Amino acid sequence: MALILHASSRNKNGFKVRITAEYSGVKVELAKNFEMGVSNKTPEFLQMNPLGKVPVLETPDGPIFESNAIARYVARLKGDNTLYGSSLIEYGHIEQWIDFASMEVDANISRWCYPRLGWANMVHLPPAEEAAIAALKRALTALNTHLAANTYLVGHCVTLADIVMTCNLYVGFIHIMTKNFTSEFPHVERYFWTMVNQPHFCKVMGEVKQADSVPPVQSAKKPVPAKESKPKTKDEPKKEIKKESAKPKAEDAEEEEEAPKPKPKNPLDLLPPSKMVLDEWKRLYSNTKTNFHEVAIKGFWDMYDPDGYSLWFCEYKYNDENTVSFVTLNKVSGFLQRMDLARKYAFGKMLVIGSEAPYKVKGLWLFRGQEIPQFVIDECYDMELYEWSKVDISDEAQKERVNAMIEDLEPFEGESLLDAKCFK
Ligand SMILES: N[C@@H](CCC(=O)N[C@@H](CS)C(=O)NCC(=O)O)C(=O)O
Repeated sequence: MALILHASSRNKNGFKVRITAEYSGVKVELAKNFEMGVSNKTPEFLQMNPLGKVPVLETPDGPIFESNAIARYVARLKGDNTLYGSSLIEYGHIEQWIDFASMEVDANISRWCYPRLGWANMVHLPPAEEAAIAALKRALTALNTHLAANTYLVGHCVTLADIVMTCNLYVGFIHIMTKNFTSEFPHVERYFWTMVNQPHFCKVMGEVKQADSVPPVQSAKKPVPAKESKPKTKDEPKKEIKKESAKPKAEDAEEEEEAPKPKPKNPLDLLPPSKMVLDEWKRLYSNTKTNFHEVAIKGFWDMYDPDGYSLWFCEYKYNDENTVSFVTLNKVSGFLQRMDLARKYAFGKMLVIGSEAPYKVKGLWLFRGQEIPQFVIDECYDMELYEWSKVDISDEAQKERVNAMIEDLEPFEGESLLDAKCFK
């Protein structure tokens, strides 16, 4: 029988419990019709948690509150759960990082983020914000140093510490920690994106998108009394005025809809037309099943327009860290997912090379224009994890390397391929 979890579906503390359940093979279901600010204030709920906070887990032996405690309980439902490590010292380190994730990461993200978003009645005070950011940076610096030498927080697989840490970082990444902020901590970035792309995390969290700006300070919201709203005159724009709710804003409340802004034109659309039609190449690549070299590779060079497009080699800067095959493959898959924004302007091949760890990741990209598009550099954090060099097509050896990469030719530079992924 499933255990019932009281929380809304986007609550990061609820995520901890649900991801732990996924890893542990435990059935946890969200309470039906849960409404933040309403369901958690009923007398029945207050019996389970006198603070009226979520999440709360109902168990056959009574309720539990505090998300870390619930996650521990769920993990312990499975005997010998690797989420708890495999030795006493690992267990100690897992607890260490859970406390660190709560006291040093979550607490400081909350102190920075909540007042800005007007959550939990927290008031924005610039010196308090400055102190929170400084403390958060101190914590992330320590975390970054640890992750420079470790794929996971403890041992060689995901533990409860990774689940708690990732869920706590999640609030920061989606609301306030922009790329500009996190780029100071590249190992934390890599860790976070690797974690949220693990299947059990994805299943619960869905797609995760990093904040692209720090939210402006919002004053605590009050309901607008009906009599204060003026009747609309015929000259006023006929914009629906949304009534603000008097309910406390939940942490995971959906953002208010904004009027759609006109989409600025991508500068690549303003380049002189090219004789190369990218989709035609992608079709040729996908549809060539036999004689690949003679048909697709030859076709590529027949179509290639060096004025309208450029070719780039890339090589992962931290190949030494690619010690676990599926983590390396997930890293590359995550990169290709994040390149989605460039589908109209790019084609790519990414090779994961080697028959044993550490695996090398090398790639080939075709971009519209003569440079790597700026919006790709700005939006896709993976770009800076690779060394980029422009292909010199007058150099036959480089052209041959391009061909080998398009064709997944093995051995590649003397080694077998673990995988070859295509972005098209
Ligand atoms: N330390 C608690 C934090 C719980 C918490 O603050 N929950 C928030 C939502 S994330 C809440 O229920 N707020 C409602 C309230 O304060 O009334 C945990 O990890 O479970």
